[in-house]
Amino acid sequence: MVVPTTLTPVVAKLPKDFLWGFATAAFQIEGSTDVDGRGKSIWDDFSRQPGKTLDGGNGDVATNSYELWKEDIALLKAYGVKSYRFSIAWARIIPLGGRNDPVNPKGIEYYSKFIDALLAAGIIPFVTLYHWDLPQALHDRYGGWLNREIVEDYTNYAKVCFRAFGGRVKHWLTMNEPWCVSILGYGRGVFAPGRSSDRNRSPEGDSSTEPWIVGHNVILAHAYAVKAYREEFKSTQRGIIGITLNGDWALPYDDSPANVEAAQHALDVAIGWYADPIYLGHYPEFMQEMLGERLPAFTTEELAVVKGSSDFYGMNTYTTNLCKAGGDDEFQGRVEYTFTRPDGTQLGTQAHCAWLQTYPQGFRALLNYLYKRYRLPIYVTENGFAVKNENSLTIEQAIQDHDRVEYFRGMTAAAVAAIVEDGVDIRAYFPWSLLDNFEWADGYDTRFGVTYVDYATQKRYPKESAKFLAKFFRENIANDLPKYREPPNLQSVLNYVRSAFLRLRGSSGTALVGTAKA
Ligand code: PNW
Repeated sequence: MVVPTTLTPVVAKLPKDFLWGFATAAFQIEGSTDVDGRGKSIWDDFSRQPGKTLDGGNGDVATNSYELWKEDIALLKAYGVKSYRFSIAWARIIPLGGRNDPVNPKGIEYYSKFIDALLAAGIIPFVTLYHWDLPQALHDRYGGWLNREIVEDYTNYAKVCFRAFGGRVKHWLTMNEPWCVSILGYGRGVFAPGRSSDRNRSPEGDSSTEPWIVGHNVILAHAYAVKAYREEFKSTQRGIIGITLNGDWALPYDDSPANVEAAQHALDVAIGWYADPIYLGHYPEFMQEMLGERLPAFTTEELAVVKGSSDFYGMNTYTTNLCKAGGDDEFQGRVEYTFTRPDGTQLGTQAHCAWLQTYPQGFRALLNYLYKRYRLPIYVTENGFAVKNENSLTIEQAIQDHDRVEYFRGMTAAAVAAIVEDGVDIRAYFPWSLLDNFEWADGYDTRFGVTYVDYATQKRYPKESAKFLAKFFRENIANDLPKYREPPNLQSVLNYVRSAFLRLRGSSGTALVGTAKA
């Protein structure tokens, strides 16, 4: 605990129990893919195939966190986090994946000691059950997510985890970013298992049907696992459970009605596809229109399980897109994305990946949109930035990650504004990622870490962004220390009254659709 030596005015803006920490995923950091009885995941062989990752990188070593887990925890402690979001590898727990396949005691033991060590360090485990590493055996057995069988196998796996870890884990995420699972894995074919209609990419697959079937099964698997948690574990374990969805704010390219409508269509497919059934009990109308018979339907019984199956809104977000009506890309709601405004200027600072620019105003607008539409507390479970060409810099240069610091400066300010001025109920913020790591199809070329990893030595070097975030949360989360508070000024009293009023009314009051000029 840092005790201020001088009496500087400090006004904590975030509540005492606000969770912050960093996020990672098993396949991106663990390595050690063939030890202690782990089964293969669909990413193992996929990432080894030539041409599937930018630099030919695979997950065999990654950041070697399976072995260096104590170092990772020491790093988290040094950063002063309250929580750590990590994922469990299904194929370490049940190597062949299925409900009649054996559980691997070594897998249970590994995560068990990891969770104990986190708790001993005063860090709350925030656990993702599925971050894209489907057991290969289930893909081979029946097509993985394409087959409804997966619902029972996933539910069984989740129950094994609740039983083994639920006494200590009180924060569960069922799935990470189902849009990416379906669209990138079975539509565009750029992520494992790499299925697509594009025969240059994949010998098998149907991009017009498979993503929607996969998405449907992911929703059902999530929902039945939550049902099992609530019926069999919740009363004794007393945790919370939900899903985390990716989704970026959509701004109309200009004021034309077609582009205003396009922005809503983009949100419908990126977010509403999953969020509407889970929180509101139906697929978005636009998706039903766009896909017709290709969009699977829920039975009445299933819908009763799906609706209300998340205790909170889990939000991963990185950027904002300017939306133009047109094109035939169903995965974006037949909307074209750009970062170039009508006047030729860029929306924000360009990241290393083409799909990412900095735009904090969009983060604030999206928080307002989600809170107003789904009316649940929001847990921001991912948000981050990859500095352009960071991989070609020296370590000394790379740790001076100015653009990432500016990204987080903007995003944290936007989150605080959403909480304090707009009355949005945000409970957590997990920057992506604790470490540079295996960035899926980008291999090791793209670095998202607040900690630099020298892959030749596996040494970790904190970047400026880690220091910025550690300081930001140290100063802005209320603690028990007596604080000198600034006397309230008129504006903050007015903001407080306004946000209390909006909270009561259950509305954010902020304009939901801005324009590119905003
Ligand atoms: C998320 N896109 O993935 C994942 O949850 C992380 O595992 C990943 O490392 C992180 O964001 C950074 O990419 C995404 O193309 C992958 O829009 C691709 C996209 C978005 C998120």
